[in-house]
Amino acid sequence: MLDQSQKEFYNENGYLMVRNVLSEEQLTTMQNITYDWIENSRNVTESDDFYDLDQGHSKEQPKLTRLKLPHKADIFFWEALKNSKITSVLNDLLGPDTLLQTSKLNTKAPGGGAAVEWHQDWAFYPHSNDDMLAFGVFLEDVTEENGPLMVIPKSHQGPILNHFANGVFCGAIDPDDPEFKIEEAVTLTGKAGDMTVHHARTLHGSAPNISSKSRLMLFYECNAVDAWPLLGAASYIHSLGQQKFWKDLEERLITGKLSTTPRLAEVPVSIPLPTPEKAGSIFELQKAGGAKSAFK
Ligand SMILES: O=C(O)CCC(=O)C(=O)O
Repeated sequence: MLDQSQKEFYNENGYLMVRNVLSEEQLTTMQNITYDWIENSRNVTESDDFYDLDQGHSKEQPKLTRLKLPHKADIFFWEALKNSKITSVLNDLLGPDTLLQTSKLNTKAPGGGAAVEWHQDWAFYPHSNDDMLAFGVFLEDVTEENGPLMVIPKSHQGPILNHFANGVFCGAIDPDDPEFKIEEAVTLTGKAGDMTVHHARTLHGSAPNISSKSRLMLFYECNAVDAWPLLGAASYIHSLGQQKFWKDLEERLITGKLSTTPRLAEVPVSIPLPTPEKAGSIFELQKAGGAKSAFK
């Protein structure tokens, strides 16, 4: 699916835009499932294992930041990862043996849907090597106005910036960090069915949604099977214990086969601890951890 120049672009810049990764049928089915989920959130009054509520959520006007683990909530989201152009992009960039680390559908409601402060995913879940990336599939068009993803090119080759505030892991960098060069940011927009790719060490963030249209972005975070997790902030896998962890790994295998031999690379590792008490999703974590906002 990817040609040599796209692979080189990704390796050099730590991000990529890929157009049209879903069939029309896949896109429509995913949109409809998502609209049903949002509709069903009207009676939800507190964030739970599936819904992450945004400020101002009500029965009359659902406002969600996130639907958690959509690939577990509906098998269609798992099948689409295993059987679409996304699968070949995955193999092109990470090789034949690949795992899903986690999935999430960030919904950014119209009229103020929450910002995601700048961060590097790697700071949340260091692994034995950094063959890890996130796909961001657009379920609706993404424009300059509805809170598009922004990335800092080449930042995946640089340091992991400090993601702590007031002594806790807050899941965001300090926008005043001298190593953070906001002027280099690139904004990733496109049509429903397009997809962003960013490396786990790439600095990225997104502004609030100031438009009247939602921004539905489905993230699949994936890694090579021999990138072994050290510790993750707020990831359920670390609470499973040995047997359940293995079963969970088997369920998360996208292509190829599992490995119990971690590949060790020279990567910068900092453990994301301690966390604030309420550290469910990135939105809660950044808020509870007192992250400074870059979007004021
Ligand atoms: O939704 C976004 O714009 C970014 C999401 C993200 O970086 C995250 O959830 O870790």
